[in-house]
Amino acid sequence: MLTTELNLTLEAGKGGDGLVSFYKTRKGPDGGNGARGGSIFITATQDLTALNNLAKHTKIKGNDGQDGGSNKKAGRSGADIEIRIPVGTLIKDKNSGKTWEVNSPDDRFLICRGGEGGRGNWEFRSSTNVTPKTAEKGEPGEVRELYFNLRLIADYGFIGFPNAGKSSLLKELTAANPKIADYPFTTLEPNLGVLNKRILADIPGLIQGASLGKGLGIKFLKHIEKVTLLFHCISCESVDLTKDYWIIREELKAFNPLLLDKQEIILLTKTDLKTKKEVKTQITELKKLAKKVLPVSVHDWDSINKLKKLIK
Ligand SMILES: Nc1nc2c(ncn2[C@@H]2O[C@H](COP(=O)(O)OP(=O)(O)OP(=O)(O)O)[C@@H](O)[C@H]2O)c(=O)[nH]1
Ligand SMILES: [Mg+2]
Repeated sequence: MLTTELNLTLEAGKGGDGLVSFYKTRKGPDGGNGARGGSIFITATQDLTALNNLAKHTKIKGNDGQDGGSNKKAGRSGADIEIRIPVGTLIKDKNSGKTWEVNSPDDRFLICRGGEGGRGNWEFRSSTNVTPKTAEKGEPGEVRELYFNLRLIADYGFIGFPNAGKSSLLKELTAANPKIADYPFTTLEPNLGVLNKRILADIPGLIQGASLGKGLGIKFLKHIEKVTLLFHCISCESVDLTKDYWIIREELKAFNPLLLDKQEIILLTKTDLKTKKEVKTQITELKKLAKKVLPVSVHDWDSINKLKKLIK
């Protein structure tokens, strides 16, 4: 299972305390400073399963800075921690509402700052106080209660009813090797493939009532929120193409009405199962629904090539 959502508390390391101490032989303070606590950074990774590893945790605590020692010895800083997050993840601070987005593989940002170390009493010496008995406590590390939400970043999304042939198309177009079978809901989580540096996402099948939780629901639609173009796959086996088209459009709308504004191409799939004449009639019907309609079949190399060209 691909983990795409989780809650996680991050707490950076506490700063070490400053020490109150005096030279044994000579008079005077020698308490050293506490060290800075380790910060927590977010770094991007292309590994989409990276959130899975985080899902076992509810809290990750940074490394504390060491307390100051005698003889003016400063503590050792807490080592910083890097947390690897898949590109496409939105992170939200549940208390402040602040958000961060991991958009590119080079992204790296500080999310929880380590606490500063406290000063030891040596730092407090002065002409008026040569035996200061004060030292500072280390500051606590920054704490954030966070919500992580991974939305795959793809250029094109393949959507439609179960069994429409979405995964088969992804397999034909790219090097991806998704599971394909003649029963609905074969695809349980999105598959990605690459064609000409463009990322194609095959989304699990939708059905009427998906927005009410039927089938696998519509939670996967978050993964197409960023695509520039939708390939709406409709099988030529459908007994009512127009009705089926609108069912899917309604489910998109229920998730996010903005999805309806995306550029759309209808792919009439599995055309090898119909006669040329039947396909022509179906295309005429679909052309009333979308500007562009393309008939395809994984058994018709020409049609796959046309689709490839269109994507390129
Ligand atoms: N004849 C024919 N069969 C196809 C074609 N494309 C896919 N199929 C078959 O249709 C069935 C469903 O294909 P999938 O690619 O798994 O369909 P899907 O849309 O990904 O289905 P879900 O993952 O359940 O949403 C499989 O048995 C495929 O072999 C096609 O162009 N022609
Ligand atoms: Mg599939």
